[in-house]
Amino acid sequence: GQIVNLADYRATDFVLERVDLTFDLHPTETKVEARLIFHRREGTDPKAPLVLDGDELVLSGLLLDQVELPAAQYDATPESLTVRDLPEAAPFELTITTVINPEANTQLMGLYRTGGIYCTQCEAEGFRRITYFPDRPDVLAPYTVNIIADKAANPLLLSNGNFLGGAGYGEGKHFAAWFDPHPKPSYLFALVAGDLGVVEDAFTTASGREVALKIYVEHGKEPRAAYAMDALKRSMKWDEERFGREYDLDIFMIVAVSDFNMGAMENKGLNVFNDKYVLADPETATDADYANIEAIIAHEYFHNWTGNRITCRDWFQLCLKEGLTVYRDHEFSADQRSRPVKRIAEVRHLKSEQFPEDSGPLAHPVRPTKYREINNFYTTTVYEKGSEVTRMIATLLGRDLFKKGMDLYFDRHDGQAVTIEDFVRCFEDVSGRDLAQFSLWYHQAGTPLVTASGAYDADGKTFTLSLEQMVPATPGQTVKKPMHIPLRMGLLAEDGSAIVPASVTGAELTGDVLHLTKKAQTVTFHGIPSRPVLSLNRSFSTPINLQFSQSAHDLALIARYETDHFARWQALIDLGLPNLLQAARDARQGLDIKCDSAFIDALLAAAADESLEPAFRAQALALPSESDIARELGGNNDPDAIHAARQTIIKRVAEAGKDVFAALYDSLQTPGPFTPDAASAGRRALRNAALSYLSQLDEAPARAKAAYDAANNMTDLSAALTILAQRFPDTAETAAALAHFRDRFADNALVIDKWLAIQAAIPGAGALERIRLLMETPLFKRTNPNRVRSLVGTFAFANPTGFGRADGAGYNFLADEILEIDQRNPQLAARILTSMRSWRLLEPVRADHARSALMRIERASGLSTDVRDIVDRILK
Ligand code: B3K
Ligand code: ZN
Repeated sequence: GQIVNLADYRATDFVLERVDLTFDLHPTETKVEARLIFHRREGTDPKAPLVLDGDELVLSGLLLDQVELPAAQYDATPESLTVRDLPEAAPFELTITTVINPEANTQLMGLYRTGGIYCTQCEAEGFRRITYFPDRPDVLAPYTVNIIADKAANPLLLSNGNFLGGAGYGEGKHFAAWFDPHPKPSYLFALVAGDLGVVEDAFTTASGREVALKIYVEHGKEPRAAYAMDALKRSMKWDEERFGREYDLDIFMIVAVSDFNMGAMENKGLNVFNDKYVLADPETATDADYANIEAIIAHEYFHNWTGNRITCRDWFQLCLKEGLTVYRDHEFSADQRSRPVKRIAEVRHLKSEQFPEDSGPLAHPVRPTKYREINNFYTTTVYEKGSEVTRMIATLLGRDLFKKGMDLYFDRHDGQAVTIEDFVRCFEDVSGRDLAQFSLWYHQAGTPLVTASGAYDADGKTFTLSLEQMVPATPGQTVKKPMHIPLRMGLLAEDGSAIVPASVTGAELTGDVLHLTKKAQTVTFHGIPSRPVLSLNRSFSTPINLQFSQSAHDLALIARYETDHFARWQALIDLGLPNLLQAARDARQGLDIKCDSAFIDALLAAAADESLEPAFRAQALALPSESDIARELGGNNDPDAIHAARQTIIKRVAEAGKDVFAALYDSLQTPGPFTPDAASAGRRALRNAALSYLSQLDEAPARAKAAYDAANNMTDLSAALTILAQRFPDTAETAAALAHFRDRFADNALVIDKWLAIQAAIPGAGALERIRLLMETPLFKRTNPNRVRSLVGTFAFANPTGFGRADGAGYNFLADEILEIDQRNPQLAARILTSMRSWRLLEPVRADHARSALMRIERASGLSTDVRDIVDRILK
């Protein structure tokens, strides 16, 4: 539990040349022999001992150049191995033997068992649970891996790199050897052994290399891996075309496992995936599942260059691989699907997940400078804000220079472990731009607030825009400097056409990018013939909060005419949000709720506009969530008032739009077999949005029930079930549908996750009892992270009224669960606990209950470092 500081970084005293691992697999006693060749780094202390990391390890053998080491020459504890009196200059070989217990590994870090197979997870610090090792990302070496195992139980023996060979090994055992020629850090090591089915394909790279592609899944599930395979091939092609990156081994493997702490892991040549992000067919997967699979398959594949070939010097640089790779997968999905719709989804996600993090107790810079538990820094700030920062570099440089900068990065740093500074320098070098101020995006936490106001001078034909920026204080950072904020913008005339200024003073404008670099700036646009409507932060070019009061007229005009469809969506949100906020305040006071017609008119016009993509229209119809409203309200929040307010406005929209929705619902039936493409998915999304509004007006569940009965794919089925559960929770129809769904999919855990999540999200004080009952069903397994996330995670993250019920029972329940989960799986416990990060925004009674629950966690004995770190920061 020590704090690690970026400023303390120094290279290791010893250079690791080669790694040779032999695993003799056994469910409870796996023997690991690690042969490590080191030499002392030139210029370091010739007497310095070698200190290796461990975690819950027991040493059972130690040789130096094949000779047993006397006990006086080393110290072994579960956390470290220190070896003294090592050669001053010559290379030497250490042979370390440890015995580990995969079956007992419930943390799912290191080597563990899932569904009868052996599998590993090493990022960030899991390799030290396998053997003593310099377990840090700047120690790179080629690995040879030998695996010995019982042949009948483990016909499959996999590791990184290329397959060298295999043979029998006596007594019903066999062995396989793998060699990975690309030097890698230990966090990219992987081993999988067991009995799995496989889907095989092949890819020929641009330069003609034949790559075997294999996706391993549980026997019988092979057909459900077809979409993942297709996504993989498209990813490989896209990375060649867009970034000039080819794959570099003879084989690329993906293994799907059912117990996994996160989405997936980019181990070199052997990605391990949460099966949720591999398996899909129309009967069991929603359109959102398909989109996630495509994105995550791409993300992990793209890591091969951004993360694996070029890796991080230390974990402070995590965004070097994660922010960049998220940016790459976002671009991939934008190219495969609809760019504006993809952007809207990204921004929705950023605002609902990252903005609260950035404005609360867990706020930290994209490139942090200290951590207590690195697992707690795989955050939406590092990932999603990190991606936004990369996107801004591309915006500042333009597409061609950005590509040049990336080429230089790949060229200059291939095979190295580098820093954010190294990355940024590549873009400075190709562009000649000074990115020092821009780099504050990596170093200053908090979402900048930009305030804008405009004035038109008809006589002078000028439009003056006053901009001001403020970066809020965040933990450990009270004083902030002005940032370089690239705002894409447009000026629209009353008829919607673009106004191009004759000249601009007071700020740099390149293309449609306006550069805000000072605390306050006054920008004048000259030669403006008529009052312009300003569209600011097009495509969300910069991740800020924007305070800019625009009239309903101007917003409606943007919503109707902007060429940037993201900006159209944003304008609709900006029209709706003040209504939602006022409604929440009024509901709190017991006042009548109002909603202005400009918003509803614009929304319905977009919904009915055949020239817009259905997916866009569905996004427009999805109002900001209750948590979004809570965040915008900014404090003293009452979840019940917010819920009531939002429901009332939804009903108003439904009433005003019932003809529009009825027409959409009837006309958007997709005949023929299900296809997961973006256009079909968009039609389903719009149709289900229409159904959702129509159901608001229904007195009885007949229509939703009919939709449930008619559904022939999981998207429609789960949408109908969600509507039944949310709108008609206590009816016989809903109970029957839930039971039917459960019985139909009882043998498919991933679909049962949906069944759990749909029920966990039902609002109201009764939610907790429902959760408790569901935890008793045999379909819920406490030991499986996906089940826990679906039930406990959905309740805590996505059910503000149920979780936040006024008597504090929800928070207390969560405290109990966190303490329980923490015994087994600290990473999972810490992640779910972050659902409490916004507790200070609650009204005083609830905030008090939340604080007591948090303090009960804090006072508990035997907390993991993971949970202790989060609870301490949340309470601070
Ligand atoms: N790099 C992994 C995440 C590892 C999380 C470790 N706690 C997956 C990814 O970002 O692609
Ligand atoms: Zn990643």
